[in-house]
Amino acid sequence: MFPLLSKTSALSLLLWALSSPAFPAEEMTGILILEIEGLKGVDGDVYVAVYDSESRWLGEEAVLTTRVAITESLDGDLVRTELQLPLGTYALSVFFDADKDGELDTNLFGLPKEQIAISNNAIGKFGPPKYEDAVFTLGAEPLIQHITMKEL
Ligand SMILES: [Ca+2]
Repeated sequence: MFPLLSKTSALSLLLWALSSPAFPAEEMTGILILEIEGLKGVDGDVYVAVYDSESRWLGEEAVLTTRVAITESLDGDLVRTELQLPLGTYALSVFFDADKDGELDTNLFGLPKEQIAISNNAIGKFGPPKYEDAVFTLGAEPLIQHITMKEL
């Protein structure tokens, strides 16, 4: 990793890196465990986007987006993944990228053609699910969100 450094200085660099907290003390992080069921297949990826405010909900400015390779995350019938986030309130959206093009495919009316889901399994009435229905609080204890994928 550090070809120009002696073993000793590489070690001290490593110790220094380990001693530096990734977040300031007041920004504790929590563990969010996603358990996703109801996927129509195991070939493809699951994309997760996490939002921290109603104004950014389902827009481009997610606080975290991640791709989960299904075959690497199977736990029985579930796809299981863990996210680390600063403590706070969040809502998230999930979609199943069945054709692995990295995008949620939509039809002529802009409706999803691939499976989607929202935290708390919130569903929309006459439009997208509301942030307030999807919001959850991540505290110091690990939190499980059990999500069932849906087709529109
Ligand atoms: Ca797709």
